[in-house]
Amino acid sequence: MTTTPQFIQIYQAQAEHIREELLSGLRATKAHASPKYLYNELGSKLFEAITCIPEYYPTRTEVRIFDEHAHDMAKQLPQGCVLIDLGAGNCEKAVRLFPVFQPARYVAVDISVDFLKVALERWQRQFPTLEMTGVGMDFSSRLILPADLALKPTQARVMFYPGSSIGNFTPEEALLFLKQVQSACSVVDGGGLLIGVDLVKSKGVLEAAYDDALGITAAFNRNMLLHFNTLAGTNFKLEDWKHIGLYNTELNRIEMHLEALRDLTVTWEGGERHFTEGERIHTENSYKWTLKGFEELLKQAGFSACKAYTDTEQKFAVFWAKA
Ligand code: AVJ
Repeated sequence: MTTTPQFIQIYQAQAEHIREELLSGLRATKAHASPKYLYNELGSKLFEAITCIPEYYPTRTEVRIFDEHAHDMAKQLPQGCVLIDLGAGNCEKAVRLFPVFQPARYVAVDISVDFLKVALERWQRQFPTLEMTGVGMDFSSRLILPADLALKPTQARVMFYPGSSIGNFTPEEALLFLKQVQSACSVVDGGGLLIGVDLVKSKGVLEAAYDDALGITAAFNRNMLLHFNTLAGTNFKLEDWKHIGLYNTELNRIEMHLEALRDLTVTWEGGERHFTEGERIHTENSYKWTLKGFEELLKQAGFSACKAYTDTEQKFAVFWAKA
């Protein structure tokens, strides 16, 4: 018997809308683009490669935290929950936890649908009896669980948001997002959020993690230009742009930028943008939190109790927050 996962595709944005949003960011005086554009098919693969590079400590550290504390976490989680994986990617993190958490259902949500499909079909073969659903959706501006999911009133909802993707949000946006998560999880008693958070640390360690010696992060960032060319018909040339990854100590965030190596003009149907040498496109923020600061944020978002799990060096934390 072959089980196949169910798929739901939420078309939130029309191609024309995406193109407009993207181009308006490029036309802005301080050019910027949403980090979601890092994730075309190649981008998702490059991110997977980033998680393996020596300098990028978050994934490895988080895996260690889960390995060490999964059993304790499982005690906090409601029995027979639906595990909702936000930004599932290759689903590997959640899958590793299946034997310990024993969810009754797995819902994987990701913006990169094709990538998700391949991953989920593979995992379904390994876990033929676990009900799996893939959702192609961008939840970065609003988290709405599709009615098609038919979530059961008897299954407590555990939102799984590992990897410190919450860092892509400003503190204000993070609070709004967590409030939405809180209300979605509190529908059924016992629900909550399991979330990975990258912690404030030295500038040297942070900058190495976001500007690695192999140049994988640089490729990941610069690949966004190829994605622009596909999505919006721009004519970016990779050789004109270099990767910047720097830590902004005042704002506790890593910033990624693409910097023009010479004066140049990018054109597309109906428009163009001139960049002078050294001018940048801001492509990502990755905020770092303190344990106290994030606990405070969870409380503000309405979570009733939380427990933090960390590594010995306190590089990274996983919080269980009860809705
Ligand atoms: C997927 C948002 C958690 O911020 O560390 C990795 C993305 N950017 N290297 C991060 C990323 C550059 C990553 N998140």
